Amino acid sequence: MERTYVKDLSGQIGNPVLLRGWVHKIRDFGKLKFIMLRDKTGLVQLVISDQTHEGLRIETPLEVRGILQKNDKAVKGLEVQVEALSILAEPEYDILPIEINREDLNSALETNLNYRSLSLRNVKKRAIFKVQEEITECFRTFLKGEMFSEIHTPKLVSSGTEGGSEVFTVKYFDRRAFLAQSPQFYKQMMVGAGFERVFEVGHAYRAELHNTWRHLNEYVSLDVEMGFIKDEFDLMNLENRFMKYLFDHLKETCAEELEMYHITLEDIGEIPKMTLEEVHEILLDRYDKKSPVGNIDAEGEILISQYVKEKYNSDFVFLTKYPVKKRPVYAMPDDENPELTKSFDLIYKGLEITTGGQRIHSYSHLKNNMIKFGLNPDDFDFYVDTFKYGMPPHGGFAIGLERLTMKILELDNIREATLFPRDMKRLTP
Ligand code: AMO
Repeated sequence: MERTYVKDLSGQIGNPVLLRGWVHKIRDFGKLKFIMLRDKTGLVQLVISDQTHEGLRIETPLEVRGILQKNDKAVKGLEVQVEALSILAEPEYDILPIEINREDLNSALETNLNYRSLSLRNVKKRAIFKVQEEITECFRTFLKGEMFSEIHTPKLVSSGTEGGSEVFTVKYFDRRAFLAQSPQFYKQMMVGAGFERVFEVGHAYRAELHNTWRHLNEYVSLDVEMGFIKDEFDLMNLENRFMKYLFDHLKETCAEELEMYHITLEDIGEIPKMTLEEVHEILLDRYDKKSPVGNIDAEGEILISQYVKEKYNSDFVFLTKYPVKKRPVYAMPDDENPELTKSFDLIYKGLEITTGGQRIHSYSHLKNNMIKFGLNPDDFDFYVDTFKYGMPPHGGFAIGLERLTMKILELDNIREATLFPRDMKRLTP
């Protein structure tokens, strides 16, 4: 007999079924026991009417055979009259560290992270990762539909890519290597290698000394790079269409999960765009908020989102034209003002979730820019050489997967949207 998942039970009334899962709750009336069985798809009531299985404990993995019956009082109007039950493993805990069968798990974030294999048995906590899984699924299907190819680039690399000192050093035999801050150079090289349009879902590492609600030291980067573009607006257009595709899809596939978090996703139209200069002015005029040179800070991100929500009824806004000084060496300078770049950020519900832009594609321009940035092009010859052999105009962007998940579900901390977060203090589990 084949296993039935709880979600597929409804068509089987009167039939024998085989279920597997964990004991979620027990109500014991002596002769009669009601057990809620939980598998990855949901909960169903089991009825045991003999007096066996005394001392059955919560979270015991079970296999159950029985007959599916209607019961209007049970979850989804169904229950299983148990005919045979086997305990697949005896739990050996004294007390459960987390009351995971509470719908609104109220244990502290630290506890949930310490006992990850337990906290994620909670339906609402696991829902976060169902949404996350759909994001990566959509990223792949949408981009494949647009002629992009999936690539896998190395995470052990010989140099940083994003400027700054936020790189983890590792011992690589008798040399020094780094953990990749992003697949930046490699995704560009693959455009040059004739793939034209590429994407990657991969880990990125940042040795940031920030222990904040929105920073991780290891995160998943959804990277895109696209050749033969006209300008950075092609990229914003692509990301805008992806976000619309994603939200339309989530409304269908994750309706229950969104409901659990009381989220109504907006219908995405054209995402508003503003230059960084305009944003600085608005922040100053409206909110008396001064911004750091060439960027906005966390408070600025929240305030500008508030403004855009009021003015355009959008949770998203693209910020454009960041200055050369604040962008990495590969950023393409703006046609009209060479102090600025053809780069952008996407802010969603008060948080930067994407950086992107057009890249320099001329060999000599890139080499000279490296020298201007105080870098030695010879240290990056594997990358720079690609540009000798004819590199089309290109650009791309990267979305932080955990940040996007966190903001979609309006979670307070990025760690909640990370299976096993790595931050300054946490290296286990
Ligand atoms: P950037 O460094 O802005 O750009 O990173 C892109 C996106 O990745 C996410 N992100 C993070 N998420 C969690 N914790 C962190 N410490 C962290 N750092 C970054 C954010 C951010 O918007 N190579 C460029 C992208 C490109 O131009 O294609 C880059 O890596 O969501």
